[in-house]
Amino acid sequence: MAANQLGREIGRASARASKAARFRAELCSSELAFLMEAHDGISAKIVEEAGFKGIWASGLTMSAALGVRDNNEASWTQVLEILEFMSDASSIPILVDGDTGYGNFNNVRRLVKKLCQRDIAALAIEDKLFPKTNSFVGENQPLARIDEFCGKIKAGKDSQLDDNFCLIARTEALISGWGLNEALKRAEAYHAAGADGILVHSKRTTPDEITAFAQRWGDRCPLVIVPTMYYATPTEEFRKAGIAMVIWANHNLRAAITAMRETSRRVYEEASLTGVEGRIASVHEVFELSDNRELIEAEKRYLGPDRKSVRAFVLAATRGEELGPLTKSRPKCMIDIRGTPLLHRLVTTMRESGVSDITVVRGYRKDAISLPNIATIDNDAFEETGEAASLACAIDKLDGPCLVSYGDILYRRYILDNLLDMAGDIVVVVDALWRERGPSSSTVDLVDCSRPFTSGYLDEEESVSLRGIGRGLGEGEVDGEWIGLVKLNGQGAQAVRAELEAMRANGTLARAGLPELFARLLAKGTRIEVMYIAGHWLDVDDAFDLAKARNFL
Ligand code: SPV
Ligand code: MG
Repeated sequence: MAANQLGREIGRASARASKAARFRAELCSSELAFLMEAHDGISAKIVEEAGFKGIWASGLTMSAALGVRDNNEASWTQVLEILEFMSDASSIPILVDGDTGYGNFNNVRRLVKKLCQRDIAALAIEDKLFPKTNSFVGENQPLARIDEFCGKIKAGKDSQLDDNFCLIARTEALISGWGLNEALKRAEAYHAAGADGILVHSKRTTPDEITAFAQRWGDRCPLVIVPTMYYATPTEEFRKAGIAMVIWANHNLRAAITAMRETSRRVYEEASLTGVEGRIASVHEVFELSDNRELIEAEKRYLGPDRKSVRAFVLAATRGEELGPLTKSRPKCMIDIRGTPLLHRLVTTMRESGVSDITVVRGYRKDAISLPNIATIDNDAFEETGEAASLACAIDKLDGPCLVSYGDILYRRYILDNLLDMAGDIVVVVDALWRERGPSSSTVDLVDCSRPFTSGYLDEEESVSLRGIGRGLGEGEVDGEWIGLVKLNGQGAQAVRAELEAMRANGTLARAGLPELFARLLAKGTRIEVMYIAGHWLDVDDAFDLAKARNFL
């Protein structure tokens, strides 16, 4: 099958053809194809964005971007790393400038395998000696022996993991001054050795020797050129000469150099950014090129329920008299625990769990509560009221999924993560090891549950629910202690709001704590789920607790 026909066949293949198949289709197409240079992930994206159907991963520019010379100073695995980023960053095929193949036939074999594993479509190797020197540096660079170079081509072709992977053999015969006949002889041998295309390079400022080569070559196999030096040649001439593929070999890096120099110079001289802002890509463009949007979508898919929509209410209006002088000038939520206020630690745990919409209900010494990026609501009647009234101050925001937390507690993050994953309209966190907390354990937060915490409680199908809370539970009824943390979903929030309104209406709101609120909900038949934990939390009521809190961290 003639090369052009083969190209059309492949071109008709599915749009999801492999990168190698698409490269082959471009190489073999009857249309002149173009590759644009890229040297890293972002330039690869920019080439694709411009509309190119293929990328030239230039040895010169990848080296230069690393700050080294085009003399194999970067190792082949370092180049491979760059190629991996470029390949991941773009969906169009990449032709890699593989210099001389980084060694002998054996190195080429390994190179080709590694390129295929990274979804690289094609490799060009040139008939010079390792370590190579850029074609435009010096004169009469030595060439490889033809048979030795043919061995590399065969080894490369035998190692490809994708049938459509292309190996382009590049002859430097013209550049090195060996003349047209030598160039043709070499191209012929490389073609016979299995090369999928011939790259014939020239450093003249006119295309004469390239067009002469093309004329004598005919359509034996596709010809690839790099018109860096004969750039003024109209592209139409390449079409007329029957060239298959043109490589614009280094222009993105050169453009970047000019722009970076100008920007650096200006910012340095002006010691200001005003002269450059507006003339350079915006930070937003950087985010767009980095495809930040995709990550936002992925977060929605993989991070489970969107915790950004969960609001947290931290009840922090009380002073905490038991802490004496420590709470003279600040509420107890702001006391220092190893250099950081307790509330700060609590808020950090919430943020680490993805809950960022946090409202703190302040009261005593409210001005001492100053944390960045939190909302505050004030319960100015804090001296005469309890937690239910504090929560009622935020009643307008009690809407949709939310957490309500005492402001004087600390817990391990996994507790919050697990709670956020729990199903149920209202879920309270209950510590089954309440007895171990000792005498300071508050009796008002003790709970009676539908099942005690046993090692097998998770195996039971039915979830555990709350049966009773607060004073009045008999010793044998207590299954744990509510830690001061509850999660509500939309329905739960609605139930709590309605109950707070009812309490306000009948005058019981002011003095009530949250246990009374839960007790009233239970009395109405509202189901309250229990998430058992076994320690790993604490509250800070007195000096003894404070000492424990310092050890907790
Ligand atoms: C490259 O871009 O690295 C090339 C083309 O090999 S040239 O610099 O013209 O040799
Ligand atoms: Mg090169």
